[in-house]
Amino acid sequence: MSASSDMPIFNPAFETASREQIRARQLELLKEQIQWIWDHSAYYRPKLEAIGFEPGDLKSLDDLVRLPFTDKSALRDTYPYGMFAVPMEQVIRLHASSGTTGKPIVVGYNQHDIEEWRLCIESVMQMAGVVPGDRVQMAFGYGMFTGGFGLHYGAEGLGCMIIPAGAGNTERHLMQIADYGTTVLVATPSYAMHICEVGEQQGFDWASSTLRVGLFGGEPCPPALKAEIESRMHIFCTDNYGLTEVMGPGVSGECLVSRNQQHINEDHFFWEVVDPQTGEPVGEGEIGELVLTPLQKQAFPVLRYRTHDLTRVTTEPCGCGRSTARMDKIRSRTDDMLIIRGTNFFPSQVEDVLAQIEEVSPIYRIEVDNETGLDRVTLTLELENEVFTDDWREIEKYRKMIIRRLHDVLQFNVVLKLVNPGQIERTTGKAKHVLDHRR
Ligand code: DLL
Repeated sequence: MSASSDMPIFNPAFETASREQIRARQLELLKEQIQWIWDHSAYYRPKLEAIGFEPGDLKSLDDLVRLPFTDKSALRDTYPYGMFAVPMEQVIRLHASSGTTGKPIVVGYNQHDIEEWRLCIESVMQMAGVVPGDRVQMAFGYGMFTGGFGLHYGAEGLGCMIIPAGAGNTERHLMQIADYGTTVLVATPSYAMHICEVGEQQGFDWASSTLRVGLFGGEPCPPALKAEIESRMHIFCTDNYGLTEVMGPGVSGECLVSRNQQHINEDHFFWEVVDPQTGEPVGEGEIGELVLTPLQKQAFPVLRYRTHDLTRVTTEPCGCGRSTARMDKIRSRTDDMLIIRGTNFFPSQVEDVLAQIEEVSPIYRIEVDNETGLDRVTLTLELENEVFTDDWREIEKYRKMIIRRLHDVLQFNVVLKLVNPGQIERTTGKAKHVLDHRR
């Protein structure tokens, strides 16, 4: 598929409008959303009253900064239904996100929200080059996770044939791709990589398969992993972002032109990028924490949601024809940061080093412990098939080279384990790259 600008655009009247028109429409929507919240949200109304803010006070998009942020703790404290803004009889779907500790957070959708979600998914699918008639195989789980059902209805809405396979059962996925003529695979990038590897082991001929597009999301998709999947599966992959608290998938999607950036569905989400420490806005193009305010939610509206995801946003027009803002692919979260002997580091720094080293695959596992009294980082990597050897001298040579390259960036030495291809455990959903065993 060529990265051309002649692919259909889902909502051209909005997605190709001028920045002024986009902001004007966002202001209209934001006013309506604040009014909705004022009239319906028992959670937010007292908070707005407490700061003396009334819906009529929102005169420009900049006035939004007067309103408080919302963090995950608010969703935990009000578990399960305390932030719902419609009568429970009108809620037709629940989803939840497990998080790492404590109770899950629960979100709800009414008929309007489900419809709005479908539109958002249709839009990101079109960005990825998915067209009516495509055969879309779902490898996200159907369950409380928003990935499966969210993308499912968008694919149907677009006029695709959905193959609701779900997560897991990799051999069946391969059989379905071959027998049903699948053209689009929807998965986490780590699970897509696993499907690719299992296929290769079984002699699956990716080059002549019908598969054309990998629509990925739910976890970071480092450029090196994406490039590897694209060349081995002979497909074109796009990265898609979203989170349960504001909807699920459908917040932003990658088009065929600006690789590694994603167009935000700005008619559904107002974005801000703030300094994670101070909460103050950063300048356009600077990295900070993404803050999202859904513009058209009814059952579960949230104001200024702190995503903890780090990115930067540009409003420069894109070669695909869209003028909606583009966010850089999310590589890390504010809470991903590890402190090792007083030094901060993000797993994405390791990914960046690995991307420069041809001999290792982009799949990795970081384990941190302090059994010896000092923080210790053990990094497990797989050598690529082509360089794998039984000659320990060769392996030692790679080990030293990789430790040195990592030290240059991280400023500390890691314990490096080089293992056979396929040794690091694969998952069918979101990969867990970091295990912190410190107490
Ligand atoms: O992962 C929603 C989703 C499903 C998006 C399928 C795309 C495709 P949660 O389970 O609530 O929702 O997790 C949200 O996952 O705050 C990010 O940290 C991370 N995340 C999601 N998509 C991406 C991505 C779904 N494309 C959290 N790149 C978010 C990097 C992502 N991180």
